[in-house]
Amino acid sequence: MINVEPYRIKVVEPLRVSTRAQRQVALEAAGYNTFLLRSEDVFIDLLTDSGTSAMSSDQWAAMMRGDEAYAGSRSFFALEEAVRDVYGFPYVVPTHQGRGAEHLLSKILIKPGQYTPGNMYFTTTRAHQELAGATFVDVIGDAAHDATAPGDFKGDVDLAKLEKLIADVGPSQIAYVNVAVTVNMAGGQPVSLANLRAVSQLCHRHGILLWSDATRCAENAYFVQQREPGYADVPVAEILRQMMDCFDGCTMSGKKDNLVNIGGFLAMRDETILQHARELVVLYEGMPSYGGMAGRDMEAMATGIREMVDDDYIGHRVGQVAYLGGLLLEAGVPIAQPVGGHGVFLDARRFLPHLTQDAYPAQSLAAQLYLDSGVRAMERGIVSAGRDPRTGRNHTPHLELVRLTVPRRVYTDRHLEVVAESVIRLWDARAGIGGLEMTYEPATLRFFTARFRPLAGAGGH
Ligand code: PLI
Repeated sequence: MINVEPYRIKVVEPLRVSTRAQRQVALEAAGYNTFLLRSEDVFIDLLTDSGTSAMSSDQWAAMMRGDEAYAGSRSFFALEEAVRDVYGFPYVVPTHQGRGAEHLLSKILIKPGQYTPGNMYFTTTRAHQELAGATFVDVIGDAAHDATAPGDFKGDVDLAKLEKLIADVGPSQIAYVNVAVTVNMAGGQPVSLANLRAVSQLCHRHGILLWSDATRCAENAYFVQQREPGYADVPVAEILRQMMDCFDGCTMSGKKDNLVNIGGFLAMRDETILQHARELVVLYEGMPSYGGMAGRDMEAMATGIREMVDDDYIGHRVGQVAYLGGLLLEAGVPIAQPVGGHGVFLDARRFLPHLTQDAYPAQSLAAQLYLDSGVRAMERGIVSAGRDPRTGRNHTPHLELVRLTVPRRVYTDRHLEVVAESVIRLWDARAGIGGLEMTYEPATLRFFTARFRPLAGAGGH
């Protein structure tokens, strides 16, 4: 059967198609950084799948039930119940979004000088770990760093790398192990349940806590159902529970799989960690019964948590991303493979082989895509990777990608066809695309606000 939307559209938001001349002005004003564009100057916005979902009629109805009490809100208990039912964690502390939970967790678990291994870095996660004095160590399998390598579960932790780190520094020097499901920076690659179980055994044998960045856990569970032997007939909801059973807790950005526009949480099994989190959340976010969220947002999230594990919903969502990937592959465009759960990632190294990484090929390609069609994408390469805080030198990730992120329940396949058309046009004209130089670099998370200009003599601008 074709991948038909398991919903119909009740509210629409008009889109404006701009001219190339208007986009040129907007791009220059934004310093060639798609994060700095105004949304009204964008036609199809694939910057992120974060906070950009369309809510369901049930979620909007739930918002009206929001209990805005300062303490003991009914909506908190609705959220707590949804987290217990779907994730299986008994305790939850709401935060304003995922990084709020990462902040609390880093403060609670990290002693300066410790290590925080993970299956590839994520920008905000690593920043909070480093701020708390930890050193991030990448223990993902090598294939994840190669956009052309095949593999059903390229997000898997390399157990030998993790074991070696434990042997080298000792278990007491590991604050906790963090496993993201799926792995955003690797292209939305999933982790197998077999790998999660093996990592869980290894960590717990050494008395090390295992935490999940569960931001895109439903997409991961869907890949397990589709690809891991033995799960084809198991509902996504059940697979998700089995995944979460491997962990001591999770951080969650509700803005992705939870289908809401704002919100996040920290969930756990341990009462001492809960107590510590409740002490800190009042300082940094708000009362433990709302964290950084309004009551109505907690209601919408509680409803979204139940919707995200609906097999029809998640099958269509991941299928739509695969559809865009298929259109590009058919045209020979180099993308990270296999296509992941939340977006299609253009491989800027193979797209623009005439540019060296210090000319910011992915940043430049994202800028050119906007200029061509008003489609907004995001750099996920050397700019996002930032600098090593100890040496001050640029991280130089092997992956130099442009992420075309598909918001949930927002765009039709026809929109994605327009995106593919534009990317293919650029692919045909790739020889004329030049590089960029950075003119402003903020101290942290530079990709959000850095500014660029075309390199002198560069073509394509
Ligand atoms: O944007 P937050 O603070 O709700 O969540 C931070 C965060 C944590 N982990 C992972 C895997 C993420 O993808 C993530 C946020 N991602 C964004 C904003 C994105 O555009 O991918």
